[in-house]
Amino acid sequence: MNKSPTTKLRDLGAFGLSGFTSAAVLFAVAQLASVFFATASAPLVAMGSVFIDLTPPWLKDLAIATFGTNDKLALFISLGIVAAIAAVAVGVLATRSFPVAAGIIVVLAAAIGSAVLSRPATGPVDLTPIILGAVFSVLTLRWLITLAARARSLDPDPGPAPGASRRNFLLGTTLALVGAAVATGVGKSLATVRNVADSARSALGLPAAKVLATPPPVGAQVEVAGISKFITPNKDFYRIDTALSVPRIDPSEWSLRVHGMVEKEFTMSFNELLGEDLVETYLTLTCVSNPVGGQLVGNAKWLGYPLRRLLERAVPLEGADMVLSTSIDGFSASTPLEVLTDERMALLAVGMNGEPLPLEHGFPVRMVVPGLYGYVSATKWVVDLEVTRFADKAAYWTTRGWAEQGPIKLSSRVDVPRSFASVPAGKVVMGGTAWAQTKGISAVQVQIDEGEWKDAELGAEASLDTWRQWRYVWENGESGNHTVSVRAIDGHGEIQTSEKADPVPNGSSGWQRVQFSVE
Ligand SMILES: Nc1nc2c(c(=O)[nH]1)N[C@H]1C(S)=C(S)[C@@H](COP(=O)(O)O)O[C@H]1N2
Ligand SMILES: [Mo]
Repeated sequence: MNKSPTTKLRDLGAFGLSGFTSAAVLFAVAQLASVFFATASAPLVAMGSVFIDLTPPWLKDLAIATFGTNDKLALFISLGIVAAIAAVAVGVLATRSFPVAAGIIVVLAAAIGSAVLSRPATGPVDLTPIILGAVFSVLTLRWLITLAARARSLDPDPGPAPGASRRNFLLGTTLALVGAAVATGVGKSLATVRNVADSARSALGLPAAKVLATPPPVGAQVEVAGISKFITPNKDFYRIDTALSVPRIDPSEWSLRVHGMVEKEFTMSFNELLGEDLVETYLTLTCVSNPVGGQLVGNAKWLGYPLRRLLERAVPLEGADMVLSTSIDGFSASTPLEVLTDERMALLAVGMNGEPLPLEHGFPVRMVVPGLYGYVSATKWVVDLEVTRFADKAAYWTTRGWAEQGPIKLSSRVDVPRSFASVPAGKVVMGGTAWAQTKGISAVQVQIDEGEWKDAELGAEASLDTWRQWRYVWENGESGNHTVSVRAIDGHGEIQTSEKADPVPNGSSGWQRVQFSVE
Protein backbone atom coordinates (compact mmCIF):
# COMPACT_ATOMS: atom_id res chain seq x y z
CA MET A 1 0.00 0.00 0.00
CA ASN A 2 1.42 3.35 -0.95
CA LYS A 3 0.80 6.50 1.04
CA SER A 4 0.43 9.97 -0.28
CA PRO A 5 3.25 12.37 0.67
CA THR A 6 0.92 14.45 2.88
CA THR A 7 -0.18 11.38 4.80
CA LYS A 8 3.43 10.35 5.30
CA LEU A 9 4.24 13.84 6.53
CA ARG A 10 1.34 13.77 8.94
CA ASP A 11 2.51 10.43 10.31
CA LEU A 12 6.03 11.70 10.75
CA GLY A 13 4.62 14.79 12.46
CA ALA A 14 2.70 12.65 14.92
CA PHE A 15 5.78 10.59 15.78
CA GLY A 16 7.96 13.68 16.03
CA LEU A 17 5.42 15.23 18.34
CA SER A 18 5.45 12.09 20.48
CA GLY A 19 9.23 12.36 20.79
CA PHE A 20 9.05 16.05 21.65
CA THR A 21 6.39 15.44 24.27
CA SER A 22 8.25 12.62 25.95
CA ALA A 23 11.36 14.83 26.15
CA ALA A 24 9.27 17.59 27.74
CA VAL A 25 8.09 15.02 30.27
CA LEU A 26 11.69 13.98 30.98
CA PHE A 27 12.82 17.53 31.71
CA ALA A 28 9.71 18.47 33.69
CA VAL A 29 9.73 15.40 35.93
CA ALA A 30 13.47 15.69 36.56
CA GLN A 31 13.15 19.43 37.21
CA LEU A 32 10.38 18.88 39.74
CA ALA A 33 12.24 16.06 41.48
CA SER A 34 15.48 18.07 41.54
CA VAL A 35 13.95 20.44 44.09
CA PHE A 36 14.60 17.74 46.69
CA PHE A 37 18.20 17.13 45.63
CA ALA A 38 21.31 19.14 44.77
CA THR A 39 20.72 22.11 42.44
CA ALA A 40 22.92 20.48 39.80
CA SER A 41 20.67 17.40 39.76
CA ALA A 42 18.40 19.30 37.34
CA PRO A 43 19.31 18.18 33.78
CA LEU A 44 19.51 21.67 32.26
CA VAL A 45 21.64 22.97 35.12
CA ALA A 46 23.99 19.97 34.99
CA MET A 47 24.35 20.00 31.19
CA GLY A 48 24.71 23.76 31.03
CA SER A 49 27.34 23.77 33.76
CA VAL A 50 29.40 21.11 32.01
CA PHE A 51 29.07 23.06 28.78
CA ILE A 52 30.25 26.24 30.51
CA ASP A 53 33.23 24.45 32.04
CA LEU A 54 34.22 23.18 28.59
CA THR A 55 33.76 26.57 26.92
CA PRO A 56 37.02 27.90 25.50
CA PRO A 57 37.88 31.53 26.34
CA TRP A 58 37.09 32.85 22.84
CA LEU A 59 33.60 31.39 22.97
CA LYS A 60 32.93 32.69 26.48
CA ASP A 61 34.05 36.07 25.30
CA LEU A 62 31.92 35.89 22.17
CA ALA A 63 28.91 34.87 24.27
CA ILE A 64 29.39 37.82 26.62
CA ALA A 65 30.02 40.16 23.70
CA THR A 66 26.87 38.96 21.91
CA PHE A 67 24.45 38.40 24.77
CA GLY A 68 26.00 40.45 27.58
CA THR A 69 24.79 39.25 30.95
CA ASN A 70 21.97 37.36 29.15
CA ASP A 71 24.61 34.78 28.18
CA LYS A 72 23.04 32.18 30.50
CA LEU A 73 19.57 32.64 29.07
CA ALA A 74 21.06 32.26 25.59
CA LEU A 75 22.74 29.02 26.69
CA PHE A 76 19.48 27.61 28.09
CA ILE A 77 17.63 28.49 24.90
CA SER A 78 20.30 26.86 22.72
CA LEU A 79 20.28 23.74 24.89
CA GLY A 80 16.49 23.67 24.64
CA ILE A 81 16.57 23.91 20.84
CA VAL A 82 19.15 21.13 20.53
CA ALA A 83 17.14 18.94 22.93
CA ALA A 84 13.91 19.59 20.98
CA ILE A 85 15.52 18.59 17.67
CA ALA A 86 16.98 15.44 19.20
CA ALA A 87 13.61 14.59 20.75
CA VAL A 88 11.74 14.89 17.45
CA ALA A 89 14.36 12.63 15.84
CA VAL A 90 13.93 10.03 18.58
CA GLY A 91 10.17 10.11 18.06
CA VAL A 92 10.50 9.52 14.31
CA LEU A 93 12.97 6.74 14.99
CA ALA A 94 10.44 5.10 17.26
CA THR A 95 8.32 4.29 14.19
CA ARG A 96 11.09 1.94 13.06
CA SER A 97 11.95 0.46 16.43
CA PHE A 98 10.63 1.41 19.79
CA PRO A 99 13.41 -0.42 21.71
CA VAL A 100 16.09 1.55 19.82
CA ALA A 101 14.32 4.85 20.57
CA ALA A 102 13.91 3.91 24.22
CA GLY A 103 17.56 2.85 24.28
CA ILE A 104 18.59 6.28 23.00
CA ILE A 105 16.59 7.96 25.76
CA VAL A 106 18.37 5.78 28.31
CA VAL A 107 21.77 6.61 26.82
CA LEU A 108 21.00 10.35 26.80
CA ALA A 109 19.75 10.12 30.38
CA ALA A 110 22.98 8.33 31.33
CA ALA A 111 24.99 11.14 29.71
CA ILE A 112 22.98 13.71 31.67
CA GLY A 113 23.52 11.56 34.77
CA SER A 114 27.26 11.69 34.31
CA ALA A 115 27.03 15.46 33.90
CA VAL A 116 25.15 15.56 37.23
CA LEU A 117 27.81 13.41 38.92
CA SER A 118 30.63 15.55 37.50
CA ARG A 119 29.42 18.61 39.43
CA PRO A 120 30.93 19.43 42.80
CA ALA A 121 28.53 18.76 45.68
CA THR A 122 26.51 16.02 43.95
CA GLY A 123 26.39 12.32 44.82
CA PRO A 124 24.66 9.16 43.53
CA VAL A 125 21.31 10.09 45.16
CA ASP A 126 21.26 13.18 42.94
CA LEU A 127 20.72 10.83 40.00
CA THR A 128 17.17 10.25 41.23
CA PRO A 129 15.62 13.13 39.22
CA ILE A 130 17.09 12.07 35.88
CA ILE A 131 16.21 8.42 36.51
CA LEU A 132 12.61 9.36 37.30
CA GLY A 133 12.57 11.65 34.28
CA ALA A 134 13.85 8.89 31.98
CA VAL A 135 11.31 6.35 33.26
CA PHE A 136 8.38 8.73 32.76
CA SER A 137 9.75 9.73 29.38
CA VAL A 138 10.01 6.17 28.05
CA LEU A 139 6.51 5.35 29.33
CA THR A 140 5.11 8.48 27.69
CA LEU A 141 6.81 7.66 24.40
CA ARG A 142 5.47 4.09 24.47
CA TRP A 143 1.96 5.32 25.12
CA LEU A 144 1.94 8.11 22.54
CA ILE A 145 3.58 5.96 19.87
CA THR A 146 0.85 3.38 20.32
CA LEU A 147 -1.83 6.05 20.00
CA ALA A 148 -0.08 7.55 16.98
CA ALA A 149 0.19 4.17 15.27
CA ARG A 150 -3.54 3.59 15.76
CA ALA A 151 -4.26 6.97 14.27
CA ARG A 152 -2.08 6.29 11.21
CA SER A 153 -4.19 7.04 8.24
CA LEU A 154 -3.54 3.79 6.42
CA ASP A 155 -2.91 1.50 9.33
CA PRO A 156 -3.61 -2.07 8.13
CA ASP A 157 -5.95 -2.33 11.09
CA PRO A 158 -7.20 1.18 11.68
CA GLY A 159 -9.83 0.04 14.16
CA PRO A 160 -13.46 0.95 13.99
CA ALA A 161 -13.03 4.74 13.68
CA PRO A 162 -9.75 6.34 12.49
CA GLY A 163 -11.11 9.77 13.41
CA ALA A 164 -11.58 8.74 17.02
CA SER A 165 -8.06 7.32 17.30
CA ARG A 166 -6.60 10.52 15.88
CA ARG A 167 -8.50 12.45 18.53
CA ASN A 168 -7.16 10.06 21.17
CA PHE A 169 -3.62 10.74 20.07
CA LEU A 170 -4.09 14.50 20.24
CA LEU A 171 -5.77 14.20 23.61
CA GLY A 172 -2.93 12.06 24.97
CA THR A 173 -0.30 14.49 23.69
CA THR A 174 -2.11 17.48 25.15
CA LEU A 175 -2.47 15.70 28.48
CA ALA A 176 1.24 14.87 28.61
CA LEU A 177 2.29 18.40 27.63
CA VAL A 178 -0.03 20.00 30.17
CA GLY A 179 1.28 17.56 32.80
CA ALA A 180 4.84 18.58 31.95
CA ALA A 181 3.98 22.28 32.20
CA VAL A 182 2.26 21.77 35.55
CA ALA A 183 5.22 19.78 36.91
CA THR A 184 7.59 22.54 35.83
CA GLY A 185 5.42 25.20 37.48
CA VAL A 186 5.08 23.24 40.71
CA GLY A 187 8.84 22.66 40.71
CA LYS A 188 9.44 26.40 40.35
CA SER A 189 7.15 27.32 43.26
CA LEU A 190 8.53 24.55 45.46
CA ALA A 191 12.07 25.75 44.76
CA THR A 192 11.10 29.25 45.91
CA VAL A 193 9.43 27.96 49.06
CA ARG A 194 12.35 25.71 49.89
CA ASN A 195 14.93 28.42 49.28
CA VAL A 196 16.46 28.65 52.75
CA ALA A 197 19.07 31.10 51.55
CA ASP A 198 16.39 33.61 50.58
CA SER A 199 14.60 33.52 53.90
CA ALA A 200 17.86 33.48 55.88
CA ARG A 201 19.02 36.50 53.93
CA SER A 202 15.83 38.46 54.62
CA ALA A 203 16.03 37.60 58.31
CA LEU A 204 19.70 38.51 58.63
CA GLY A 205 20.71 41.69 60.43
CA LEU A 206 24.30 42.55 59.66
CA PRO A 207 26.42 43.96 62.47
CA ALA A 208 27.67 47.50 62.15
CA ALA A 209 31.23 47.99 60.94
CA LYS A 210 33.95 48.75 63.50
CA VAL A 211 35.67 50.87 60.89
CA LEU A 212 33.23 52.89 58.80
CA ALA A 213 34.06 53.92 55.26
CA THR A 214 34.38 57.63 54.70
CA PRO A 215 31.30 58.52 52.68
CA PRO A 216 32.11 59.61 49.12
CA PRO A 217 32.70 63.37 49.07
CA VAL A 218 30.07 65.66 47.62
CA GLY A 219 30.92 65.90 43.94
CA ALA A 220 32.03 62.28 43.53
CA GLN A 221 28.81 61.98 41.57
CA VAL A 222 29.26 64.23 38.56
CA GLU A 223 26.09 65.90 37.32
CA VAL A 224 25.70 65.04 33.65
CA ALA A 225 22.40 63.81 32.28
CA GLY A 226 22.75 60.10 31.46
CA ILE A 227 26.00 59.45 33.36
CA SER A 228 26.27 56.22 35.39
CA LYS A 229 25.63 56.34 39.12
CA PHE A 230 28.74 56.76 41.28
CA ILE A 231 27.48 53.96 43.52
CA THR A 232 25.98 51.14 41.48
CA PRO A 233 22.70 49.93 43.01
CA ASN A 234 22.79 46.20 43.77
CA LYS A 235 20.04 45.46 41.27
CA ASP A 236 22.03 47.11 38.47
CA PHE A 237 25.39 45.63 39.43
CA TYR A 238 26.79 43.49 36.63
CA ARG A 239 26.77 39.78 37.27
CA ILE A 240 29.32 37.39 35.82
CA ASP A 241 29.82 33.82 36.96
CA THR A 242 29.78 30.21 35.84
CA ALA A 243 26.82 29.37 38.11
CA LEU A 244 23.83 28.44 35.96
CA SER A 245 21.68 28.29 39.00
CA VAL A 246 22.62 30.57 41.86
CA PRO A 247 23.98 28.54 44.82
CA ARG A 248 21.59 28.63 47.76
CA ILE A 249 23.60 28.54 50.94
CA ASP A 250 22.08 28.46 54.40
CA PRO A 251 24.41 30.74 56.38
CA SER A 252 24.05 28.56 59.46
CA GLU A 253 25.57 25.74 57.43
CA TRP A 254 28.25 27.86 55.79
CA SER A 255 31.84 27.59 56.90
CA LEU A 256 35.18 28.66 55.51
CA ARG A 257 38.14 26.32 55.68
CA VAL A 258 41.56 27.95 55.74
CA HIS A 259 44.33 25.44 55.12
CA GLY A 260 47.36 24.45 53.02
CA MET A 261 50.78 25.98 53.60
CA VAL A 262 49.88 27.46 56.97
CA GLU A 263 50.95 26.89 60.58
CA LYS A 264 47.40 26.87 61.88
CA GLU A 265 44.55 25.46 59.83
CA PHE A 266 41.13 26.52 60.98
CA THR A 267 37.48 26.61 60.00
CA MET A 268 35.28 29.63 60.56
CA SER A 269 31.49 29.68 60.83
CA PHE A 270 29.27 32.50 59.66
CA ASN A 271 28.53 33.60 63.23
CA GLU A 272 32.23 33.68 64.07
CA LEU A 273 32.83 35.80 61.00
CA LEU A 274 30.09 38.26 62.00
CA GLY A 275 31.67 38.41 65.46
CA GLU A 276 34.97 39.74 64.08
CA ASP A 277 35.73 43.45 63.73
CA LEU A 278 34.20 44.19 60.35
CA VAL A 279 35.22 47.12 58.17
CA GLU A 280 33.56 48.98 55.33
CA THR A 281 35.17 50.06 52.11
CA TYR A 282 34.15 51.49 48.74
CA LEU A 283 35.57 49.46 45.90
CA THR A 284 35.05 49.27 42.14
CA LEU A 285 34.93 45.69 40.81
CA THR A 286 35.86 44.98 37.20
CA CYS A 287 35.53 41.93 34.98
CA VAL A 288 38.41 40.87 32.75
CA SER A 289 35.84 40.29 29.99
CA ASN A 290 34.85 43.95 29.98
CA PRO A 291 35.43 45.29 26.47
CA VAL A 292 36.63 48.87 25.95
CA GLY A 293 33.60 51.04 26.80
CA GLY A 294 31.80 48.09 28.43
CA GLN A 295 29.47 47.81 31.41
CA LEU A 296 31.10 44.92 33.32
CA VAL A 297 32.28 47.23 36.08
CA GLY A 298 30.49 48.45 39.18
CA ASN A 299 31.14 50.37 42.35
CA ALA A 300 29.75 49.45 45.77
CA LYS A 301 30.24 49.82 49.50
CA TRP A 302 31.36 46.50 50.92
CA LEU A 303 31.25 45.27 54.51
CA GLY A 304 33.60 42.50 55.53
CA TYR A 305 36.57 41.16 57.40
CA PRO A 306 40.06 42.00 56.11
CA LEU A 307 41.60 38.90 54.53
CA ARG A 308 44.92 40.15 55.90
CA ARG A 309 43.67 39.48 59.45
CA LEU A 310 42.34 36.07 58.51
CA LEU A 311 45.67 35.07 56.98
CA GLU A 312 47.61 36.44 59.96
CA ARG A 313 45.67 34.01 62.07
CA ALA A 314 46.59 31.09 59.80
CA VAL A 315 50.29 32.12 59.57
CA PRO A 316 51.34 31.27 55.98
CA LEU A 317 54.52 29.22 55.63
CA GLU A 318 57.71 30.36 53.92
CA GLY A 319 57.50 29.76 50.14
CA ALA A 320 53.75 30.17 49.78
CA ASP A 321 52.85 32.77 47.14
CA MET A 322 49.17 32.23 46.32
CA VAL A 323 45.76 31.75 47.89
CA LEU A 324 43.38 29.52 45.96
CA SER A 325 39.83 30.45 46.90
CA THR A 326 37.09 28.00 45.95
CA SER A 327 33.35 28.47 45.86
CA ILE A 328 30.72 25.90 46.79
CA ASP A 329 30.07 25.25 43.10
CA GLY A 330 33.66 24.52 42.19
CA PHE A 331 34.80 27.86 40.71
CA SER A 332 38.24 28.89 41.93
CA ALA A 333 40.49 31.94 41.78
CA SER A 334 44.23 32.24 42.42
CA THR A 335 45.22 35.45 44.17
CA PRO A 336 48.82 36.42 44.99
CA LEU A 337 49.35 36.00 48.75
CA GLU A 338 51.17 39.32 48.72
CA VAL A 339 48.06 41.16 47.51
CA LEU A 340 45.96 39.65 50.29
CA THR A 341 48.45 40.57 53.00
CA ASP A 342 49.62 44.05 51.95
CA GLU A 343 47.94 47.28 52.99
CA ARG A 344 45.05 47.23 50.51
CA MET A 345 41.57 46.39 51.79
CA ALA A 346 41.00 42.89 50.49
CA LEU A 347 37.82 41.68 52.19
CA LEU A 348 35.92 38.57 53.00
CA ALA A 349 32.68 40.43 52.34
CA VAL A 350 29.23 39.83 53.80
CA GLY A 351 27.53 43.12 52.91
CA MET A 352 27.00 45.13 49.73
CA ASN A 353 25.60 48.67 49.80
CA GLY A 354 24.17 48.24 53.29
CA GLU A 355 22.47 44.89 52.68
CA PRO A 356 23.55 41.29 53.03
CA LEU A 357 25.12 40.18 49.73
CA PRO A 358 22.41 39.47 47.16
CA LEU A 359 22.25 35.73 46.35
CA GLU A 360 23.66 36.26 42.87
CA HIS A 361 26.53 38.33 44.23
CA GLY A 362 27.77 35.60 46.57
CA PHE A 363 25.53 35.25 49.61
CA PRO A 364 26.53 34.68 52.33
CA VAL A 365 30.25 35.37 51.81
CA ARG A 366 32.52 36.38 48.92
CA MET A 367 35.92 37.97 48.39
CA VAL A 368 36.57 41.45 46.98
CA VAL A 369 40.13 42.57 46.28
CA PRO A 370 41.19 46.05 45.15
CA GLY A 371 43.19 46.14 41.92
CA LEU A 372 42.53 42.63 40.56
CA TYR A 373 39.96 41.47 38.03
CA GLY A 374 37.15 39.39 39.52
CA TYR A 375 38.26 36.11 37.93
CA VAL A 376 41.45 36.04 40.02
CA SER A 377 40.08 37.46 43.25
CA ALA A 378 36.37 38.00 43.77
CA THR A 379 35.20 34.44 44.56
CA LYS A 380 31.50 34.40 45.40
CA TRP A 381 29.93 31.73 47.66
CA VAL A 382 33.48 31.13 48.91
CA VAL A 383 33.98 28.12 51.21
CA ASP A 384 37.67 27.26 51.02
CA LEU A 385 40.96 29.15 51.10
CA GLU A 386 44.09 27.15 50.42
CA VAL A 387 47.43 28.84 50.91
CA THR A 388 49.65 27.36 48.22
CA ARG A 389 52.02 28.22 45.34
CA PHE A 390 51.36 29.25 41.74
CA ALA A 391 53.77 26.46 40.80
CA ASP A 392 51.50 23.86 42.43
CA LYS A 393 47.90 24.87 41.73
CA ALA A 394 45.91 26.53 38.93
CA ALA A 395 42.54 28.28 39.14
CA TYR A 396 39.37 27.82 37.07
CA TRP A 397 40.05 30.35 34.29
CA THR A 398 43.82 29.84 34.30
CA THR A 399 43.27 26.29 33.06
CA ARG A 400 41.06 27.72 30.29
CA GLY A 401 43.48 30.07 28.63
CA TRP A 402 43.27 33.21 30.78
CA ALA A 403 46.31 34.77 32.43
CA GLU A 404 47.47 33.53 35.82
CA GLN A 405 47.78 37.11 37.07
CA GLY A 406 45.03 39.64 36.52
CA PRO A 407 45.79 43.21 37.63
CA ILE A 408 43.10 45.60 36.42
CA LYS A 409 44.23 47.76 33.50
CA LEU A 410 43.91 51.55 33.66
CA SER A 411 40.66 52.31 31.79
CA SER A 412 38.19 55.05 31.01
CA ARG A 413 34.70 55.12 29.58
CA VAL A 414 32.34 57.54 27.86
CA ASP A 415 28.78 57.36 29.22
CA VAL A 416 27.49 60.43 27.38
CA PRO A 417 27.06 60.91 24.45
CA ARG A 418 25.97 57.37 23.66
CA SER A 419 27.18 55.79 20.43
CA PHE A 420 25.42 57.31 17.43
CA ALA A 421 23.48 59.75 19.61
CA SER A 422 22.26 62.90 17.99
CA VAL A 423 22.60 66.01 20.17
CA PRO A 424 21.39 69.60 19.73
CA ALA A 425 23.89 72.09 18.35
CA GLY A 426 25.74 74.39 20.74
CA LYS A 427 26.93 73.34 24.18
CA VAL A 428 27.56 69.57 24.26
CA VAL A 429 28.00 68.13 27.78
CA MET A 430 29.90 64.85 27.96
CA GLY A 431 30.71 62.58 30.86
CA GLY A 432 31.88 59.18 31.96
CA THR A 433 34.11 57.36 34.38
CA ALA A 434 37.68 56.08 34.73
CA TRP A 435 39.35 53.58 37.04
CA ALA A 436 42.80 52.51 38.20
CA GLN A 437 42.12 50.64 41.44
CA THR A 438 44.86 51.05 44.10
CA LYS A 439 46.46 53.92 42.14
CA GLY A 440 43.61 56.35 41.57
CA ILE A 441 42.90 58.63 38.64
CA SER A 442 44.76 61.94 38.35
CA ALA A 443 43.40 63.14 35.00
CA VAL A 444 41.01 62.28 32.19
CA GLN A 445 41.45 63.75 28.74
CA VAL A 446 39.09 63.90 25.78
CA GLN A 447 39.70 64.45 22.12
CA ILE A 448 37.00 65.67 19.76
CA ASP A 449 37.55 64.44 16.19
CA GLU A 450 41.29 64.78 15.50
CA GLY A 451 41.66 67.83 17.78
CA GLU A 452 43.93 68.37 20.76
CA TRP A 453 43.58 66.29 23.91
CA LYS A 454 41.85 68.45 26.51
CA ASP A 455 41.59 67.89 30.25
CA ALA A 456 38.13 66.97 31.50
CA GLU A 457 36.86 68.13 34.90
CA LEU A 458 37.14 65.37 37.47
CA GLY A 459 34.59 64.39 40.08
CA ALA A 460 35.82 64.43 43.68
CA GLU A 461 38.01 61.45 44.54
CA ALA A 462 36.35 59.01 46.92
CA SER A 463 39.30 56.62 47.22
CA LEU A 464 42.10 55.18 45.15
CA ASP A 465 40.10 51.96 44.85
CA THR A 466 37.01 53.51 43.31
CA TRP A 467 36.36 54.86 39.88
CA ARG A 468 36.34 58.58 39.28
CA GLN A 469 33.79 60.35 37.11
CA TRP A 470 34.59 63.06 34.58
CA ARG A 471 32.76 65.79 32.70
CA TYR A 472 33.70 67.76 29.61
CA VAL A 473 31.81 70.60 27.97
CA TRP A 474 32.30 71.13 24.27
CA GLU A 475 31.21 74.74 24.01
CA ASN A 476 30.54 75.01 20.30
CA GLY A 477 29.36 71.72 18.91
CA GLU A 478 29.14 72.19 15.14
CA SER A 479 26.56 70.35 13.05
CA GLY A 480 27.75 67.13 11.51
CA ASN A 481 29.28 63.81 12.49
CA HIS A 482 31.89 63.74 15.23
CA THR A 483 33.87 61.38 17.42
CA VAL A 484 34.99 61.73 20.99
CA SER A 485 37.85 59.67 22.42
CA VAL A 486 38.80 59.37 26.05
CA ARG A 487 41.93 58.37 27.97
CA ALA A 488 42.91 58.46 31.63
CA ILE A 489 46.08 59.11 33.59
CA ASP A 490 46.50 57.21 36.83
CA GLY A 491 47.74 58.43 40.20
CA HIS A 492 51.30 57.43 39.32
CA GLY A 493 51.27 59.50 36.11
CA GLU A 494 50.90 56.60 33.70
CA ILE A 495 48.84 57.37 30.57
CA GLN A 496 46.26 54.81 29.48
CA THR A 497 47.66 52.92 26.51
CA SER A 498 46.16 53.39 23.05
CA GLU A 499 47.23 49.87 22.15
CA LYS A 500 44.15 47.77 21.44
CA ALA A 501 43.84 44.42 23.19
CA ASP A 502 40.97 41.93 23.40
CA PRO A 503 39.75 40.79 26.82
CA VAL A 504 41.48 37.39 26.41
CA PRO A 505 43.90 36.65 28.09
CA ASN A 506 44.32 39.48 30.62
CA GLY A 507 41.90 42.32 29.92
CA SER A 508 41.03 44.76 27.13
CA SER A 509 42.95 47.95 26.43
CA GLY A 510 42.76 50.88 24.02
CA TRP A 511 40.92 54.20 23.96
CA GLN A 512 37.16 54.24 23.61
CA ARG A 513 35.98 56.25 20.62
CA VAL A 514 32.31 57.22 20.37
CA GLN A 515 30.63 58.48 17.22
CA PHE A 516 27.83 60.99 17.56
CA SER A 517 26.25 63.74 15.55
CA VAL A 518 25.32 67.33 16.24
CA GLU A 519 22.04 68.47 14.69
N1 LIG B 1 31.82 31.40 42.58
C1 LIG B 1 32.15 32.26 41.59
N2 LIG B 1 32.69 33.45 41.91
C2 LIG B 1 33.04 34.33 40.96
C3 LIG B 1 32.87 34.01 39.59
C4 LIG B 1 32.32 32.73 39.28
O1 LIG B 1 32.16 32.37 38.11
N3 LIG B 1 31.97 31.89 40.30
N4 LIG B 1 33.21 34.91 38.62
C5 LIG B 1 34.18 35.94 38.97
C6 LIG B 1 34.21 37.01 37.99
S1 LIG B 1 34.87 36.61 36.49
C7 LIG B 1 33.83 38.28 38.28
S2 LIG B 1 34.12 39.53 37.19
C8 LIG B 1 33.15 38.60 39.55
C9 LIG B 1 31.84 39.29 39.29
O2 LIG B 1 31.18 39.56 40.48
P1 LIG B 1 29.68 40.05 40.44
O3 LIG B 1 28.90 39.05 39.65
O4 LIG B 1 29.22 40.19 41.85
O5 LIG B 1 29.71 41.40 39.73
O6 LIG B 1 32.89 37.46 40.32
C10 LIG B 1 33.95 36.53 40.36
N5 LIG B 1 33.58 35.51 41.31
MO1 LIG C 1 35.10 38.42 35.37
